[in-house]
Amino acid sequence: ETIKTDAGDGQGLYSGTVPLQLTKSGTSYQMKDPTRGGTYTGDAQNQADLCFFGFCVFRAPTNVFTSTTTHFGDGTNTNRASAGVDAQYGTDETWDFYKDVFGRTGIKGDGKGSSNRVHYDNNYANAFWDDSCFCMTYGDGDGTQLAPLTALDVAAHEMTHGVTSATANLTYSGESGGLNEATSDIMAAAVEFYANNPSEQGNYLVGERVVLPGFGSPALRFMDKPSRDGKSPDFWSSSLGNLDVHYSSGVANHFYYLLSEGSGAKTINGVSYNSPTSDGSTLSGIGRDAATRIWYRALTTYMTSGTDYKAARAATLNAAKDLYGLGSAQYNAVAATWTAVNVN
Ligand code: ASN
Ligand code: ZN
Repeated sequence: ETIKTDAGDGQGLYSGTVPLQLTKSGTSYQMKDPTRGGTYTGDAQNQADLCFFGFCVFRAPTNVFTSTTTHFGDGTNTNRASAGVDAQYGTDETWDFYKDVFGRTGIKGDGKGSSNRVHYDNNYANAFWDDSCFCMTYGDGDGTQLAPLTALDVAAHEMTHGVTSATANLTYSGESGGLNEATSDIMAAAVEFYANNPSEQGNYLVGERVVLPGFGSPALRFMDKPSRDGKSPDFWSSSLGNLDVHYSSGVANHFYYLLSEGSGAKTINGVSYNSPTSDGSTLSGIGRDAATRIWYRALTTYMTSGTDYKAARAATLNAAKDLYGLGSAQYNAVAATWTAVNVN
């Protein structure tokens, strides 16, 4: 990435020292990026949304981070801007990924940036995207199971919910809900590798930076073998759609891992994986780039709100046909990989 000479930088909790494009306002600088659709990040100041009977008024952040210098954050949570740096950086990398890899400018593809609010509520151990404010929200975690939620893969996961909503609009329950969740995990992994940040190395784990010892597991989810989380099945069965969407996503995450990297044992960026197949087949993988392109084209061209796993198989086969040709190695690998996770 080119760092503009008039730009600033920040030090996040997870991202290290990263470049930031800023907006000058009088004598100070705002954490607002004119080169990425006006993407900005603000402090929620530990306030929560107002909710009545399950209906919430989502508010875009109004307290944009401001500094008298071009520097933001110091890598610790004492400085409230550090979490903001992570969120802004995560949104930047996700923006760049969608633009560079797919030619998609912004979540809706209309060039418009989104916003982030960090330090939401107290002990809030989650992060979420909301279409109505076109914004992402990050809690600081509960301090025992989860740390602040501003890691790069979490940011890319949440932003991808916005992309899914603007495209296939997969219904967030049953099998389509699992595919919605998997789309966010898949693109989160792809963004992490794309960003190539030494402080946040690419891997096929989800949320590995935000789990604390009290969580009792090294990540929230594991794409090589989803059952490592103790909840997600590795292979499709007819009861998959009864599970929470964060567990029914596992089969599609597993498909993406196998399609990218192949089956069996492998170490990437120092992380070891061991990915099983349901039919005992051995897969060699077609590489992450091809797998990611196939998933994105399937999402944006063939999947609809009601797409289930069987239809996802058809959607990705159509996408592979468009991109690489019927009977290409990539097309055949898509078919064999779905079969290897029991989607026939
Ligand atoms: N962090 C959760 C997710 O993105 C919150 C949600 O929107 N369900 O899956
Ligand atoms: Zn999600």
